[in-house]
Amino acid sequence: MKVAVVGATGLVGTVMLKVLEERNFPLTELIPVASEKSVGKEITFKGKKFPIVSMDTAISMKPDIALFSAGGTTSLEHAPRFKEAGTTVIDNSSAWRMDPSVKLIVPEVNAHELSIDNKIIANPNCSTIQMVVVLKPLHDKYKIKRVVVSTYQSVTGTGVKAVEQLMNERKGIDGPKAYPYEIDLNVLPHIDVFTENGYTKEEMKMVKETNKIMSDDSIKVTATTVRIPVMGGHSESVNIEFENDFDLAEVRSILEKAPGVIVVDDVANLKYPMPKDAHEKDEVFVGRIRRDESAPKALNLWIVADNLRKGAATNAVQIAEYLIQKELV
Ligand code: 11C
Repeated sequence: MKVAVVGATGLVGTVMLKVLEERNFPLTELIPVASEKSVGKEITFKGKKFPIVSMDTAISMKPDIALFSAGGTTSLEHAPRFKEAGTTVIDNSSAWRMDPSVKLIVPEVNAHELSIDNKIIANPNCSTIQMVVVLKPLHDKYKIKRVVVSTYQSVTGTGVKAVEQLMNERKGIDGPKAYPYEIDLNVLPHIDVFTENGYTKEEMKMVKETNKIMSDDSIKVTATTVRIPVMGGHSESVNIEFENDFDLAEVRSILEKAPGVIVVDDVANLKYPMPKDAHEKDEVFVGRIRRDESAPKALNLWIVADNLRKGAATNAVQIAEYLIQKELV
């Protein structure tokens, strides 16, 4: 497989290269792509050096797969050009996600929807991915009516500038700002831009993407997405109301068997998922599993995952692995 990594020098791109390396991805040629100012520089992959090339050079090399993490505008402009060259694009931006002709894939949930005709495939938003991996097996068993989610999101979701802002604030030095307010010792109930209905785009992604990935518009979702001064992963408090009643031990057993999920739920020994533990892991961690005692057939959960891994790079690489395994590329 000839693989292009578009946005190879960014936070997600760097993790993408690490994940490809770790998983021993069947790669015959790596084509790192970045902005003009990085062209000519080199990146090291599996001990070998690869030159960073421009978008045009990468397209002329006709890769089999292009893993895109270069933002929506770049993706809208260049993903169709790769597609023209016969490349299958797996795109990490929000640009294509709600396009009815584009599949929005979390392999544990809906990889079966993919066919050889899907040449641009969308990777969902990080906070949505980690939630649906947990919702799917519970929906299959008890049918979800409504989800209320509040997130606690890592600054790495915003990018390098946000990590720098947090670290600079900790050291008491001035520097570029990714957020309209201080992030250290603070909490911002604001991720992505505000929309007309008073929600943020991040909150509306969690609503719309969940319905699309689960192929079920009857699931009602409402979200409050919040930035906290943390690195390593996004956390989510999730309240789920089911159509059918459940047994708590059975819920735990379903989640223990669910692909890509690790249950960390032993409060007697103070065991619950935390971003520090999820950091650099590919799985989604779930704990604090308990009945919502204020409503019938309702459950509370706490979900944590590394937003740059399962929330971005790992999910994209898993899609590529599925395409190869099923000979769809
Ligand atoms: C954040 N979820 O944590 C965002 C990052 O739509 O792919 C990813 C934005 C997206 O800020």
